[in-house]
Amino acid sequence: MNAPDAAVQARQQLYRDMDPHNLTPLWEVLHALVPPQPRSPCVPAHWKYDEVRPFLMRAGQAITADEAVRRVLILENPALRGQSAATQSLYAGLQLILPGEVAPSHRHVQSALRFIVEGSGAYTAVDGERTTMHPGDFIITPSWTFHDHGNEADGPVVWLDGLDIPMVRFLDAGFAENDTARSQQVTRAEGSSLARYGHNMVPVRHDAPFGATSPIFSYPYERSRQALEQLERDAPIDAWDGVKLRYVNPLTGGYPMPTMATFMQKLPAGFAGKCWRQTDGAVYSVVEGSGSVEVEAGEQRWRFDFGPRDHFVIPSWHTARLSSPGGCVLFSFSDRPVHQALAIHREERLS
Ligand code: GTQ
Repeated sequence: MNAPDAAVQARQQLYRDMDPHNLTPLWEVLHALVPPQPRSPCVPAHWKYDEVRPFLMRAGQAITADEAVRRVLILENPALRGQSAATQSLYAGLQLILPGEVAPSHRHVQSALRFIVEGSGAYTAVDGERTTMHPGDFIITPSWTFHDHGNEADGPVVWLDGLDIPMVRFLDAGFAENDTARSQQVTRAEGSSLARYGHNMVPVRHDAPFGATSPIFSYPYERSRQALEQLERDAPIDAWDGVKLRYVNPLTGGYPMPTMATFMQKLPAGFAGKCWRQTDGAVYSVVEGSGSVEVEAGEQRWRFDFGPRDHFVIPSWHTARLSSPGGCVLFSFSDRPVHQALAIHREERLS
């Protein structure tokens, strides 16, 4: 229904007159503000490791870890350039640490996860405990804990950093500070957090040392992979996910971090998955093998053929399906805990 010219003009005049008072009419924007379904401004994206790695190694020559504080190439969503974001709510980057280097100790409100992509023998230290990195390990830096990274091995080590930076920025809740020491003092033996909390047992008079974050800060790949392998052999394969497990905080059964969920899945050889969509946007890291992901939103379609150490993003409410002729293992993280805490999470499994 079109308003008569005079009415249209009166409205335009009204908008102009109220504009200096910082007022604007809802009815002109309502459809966009409260859309019938999510329309994420971010797009599916794929970073091939073969293309990223040379830039990482050049960064290794261009700046030291100490100078950079964190030598990271940010995986920026092509539709969100300049925002340091992989999705509207998640940050992702690839961090490089060379032999002998230290990334100095600091802490911040933002939670971080590390997923080891290449190399072994670097460490991250949290709360006086170091953990040695191996490809496929999932390591947590809880909110507001001092952490430093170092490499005492003889080759470069690269890991995926996943942080809730955009969420904390949205909430204007970011605090950070440097430690007084470059590397924190080691006060506990390596593996003690896993021994305390990682064997389906917990200390009798335990507390939650990191609040809402898991007290285990390294989830070794060896164990995750073993579980997936056994399930691939002995249990039904899910038509959408293959064999997929989520990481847990053993004290709560919930996600390991309050803002980010993490998952690992194995697609058996010959897997051709069904389509799904979910409101949580997700970042994937390919651990082993290769495959493809097809993504669809409205009229647009994407297809990424991925291999080991590649990364890709599936944004909110984009329809996706995974396939893998030869089989593969995928790690992923998303903002699902926030959706669920707000009781707005939706997922649809399509046929
Ligand atoms: O390792 O502390 O990729 O503070 C971005 C911000 C890594 C870190 C990032 C950070 C870190």
